Amino acid sequence: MDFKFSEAQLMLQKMAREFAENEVLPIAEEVDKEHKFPAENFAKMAKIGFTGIGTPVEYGGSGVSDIEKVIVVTEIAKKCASTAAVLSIHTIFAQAIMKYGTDEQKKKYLPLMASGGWLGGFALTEPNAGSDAAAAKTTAILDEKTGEYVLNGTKCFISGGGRANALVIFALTDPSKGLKGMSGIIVEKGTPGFSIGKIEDKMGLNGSETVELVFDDCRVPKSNLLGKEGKGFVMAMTCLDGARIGIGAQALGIAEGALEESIKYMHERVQFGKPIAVLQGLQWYIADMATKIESAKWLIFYAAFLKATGQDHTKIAAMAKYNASTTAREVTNLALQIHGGYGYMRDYPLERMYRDAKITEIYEGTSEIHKVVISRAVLN
Ligand code: COS
Repeated sequence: MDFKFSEAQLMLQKMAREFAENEVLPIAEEVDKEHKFPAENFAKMAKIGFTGIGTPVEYGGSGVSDIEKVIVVTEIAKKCASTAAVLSIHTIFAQAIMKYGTDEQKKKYLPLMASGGWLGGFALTEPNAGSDAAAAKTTAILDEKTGEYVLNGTKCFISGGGRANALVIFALTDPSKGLKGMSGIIVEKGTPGFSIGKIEDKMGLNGSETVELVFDDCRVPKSNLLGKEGKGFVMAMTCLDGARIGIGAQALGIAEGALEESIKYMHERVQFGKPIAVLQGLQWYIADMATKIESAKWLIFYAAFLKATGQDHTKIAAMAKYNASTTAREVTNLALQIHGGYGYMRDYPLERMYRDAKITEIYEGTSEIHKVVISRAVLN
């Protein structure tokens, strides 16, 4: 066993840490308060190759893989969870194209996504198909005469969906077959019949715009089919296995950021004539927070390692995301408590971290769904 990062990974971590400190942190409050999509951050991440993380060099990507993605997303999430979410979700599109796309699709989309010229999206959830993803009703029926798929339906809670230049949409190409009739279809922004519906007003993660996507006789060429017809549900689940590692990294980053803020505050804040760092009750909070973070970290890196080395990672990715998101909620709660009244005020970043942490227990699969996935894997 070897728990050490390579020299290159350590350099990447340093680079991501400096980027987060110098570029992401200064606008994190504005992104949250003004519900501002971090477009400037995205452009800057493109310049230093983060938007192409996980995409092979031959398609204009950075060539590095899942472990590096966890490193980068974690560092960015320490300072701004919204920016980390935008990056993490963007890379899912490229992952799907790389795994299931045709040569033409790879040549067309991967360089655009890797360079950050385009933003990618992924849409599975519908108003009546959240945890029960197989209940999705959006259709994509092939019009044999024109050779086009005609999409009808509504997707909801789609992160970055209003900004994405291209998205993978999961729709029923054969509604009579239920989940076995689901397929992945690439839809580009501006395609007639595709519009953005409600923009959600959320509790947190305010910079990661969450929207409804509406398809009303939206026609796309047959060549936009991703993979094979009827394989969409399995493709979506496979992509989510990877995506959950990214959201786990986001949760880990939020927790690490909250711990760092708490350590700083405990040394600075004086009560009863001494820094509050000498109070054993609070020291024990720090011990709990650090222990939970350490365990979350290694489970996420283990999941990323399994994925990067082509091994089955469904169970461990579910465990990693479930554990990291629980950790993020618990750690931000303790961090806010350590900060007392100041933690509750918007002058400090704690209440933002607390709000941003909560969604990690819900999106990209709820903790309850992860327990379904884990228990099925363990019992069978
Ligand atoms: N990888 C590959 N294939 C998978 C898979 C995975 N992780 N999980 C399920 N599948 C396959 C199954 O093997 C099965 O294929 P076969 O019929 O060929 O055997 C098929 O998918 C159906 O699986 P299952 O019967 O387990 O489906 P369920 O309807 O019971 O749903 C859960 C499974 C609950 C795990 C799934 O619906 C889920 O993950 N829901 C949460 C959705 C989510 O995370 N949404 C977040 C937002 S995405 S924008």
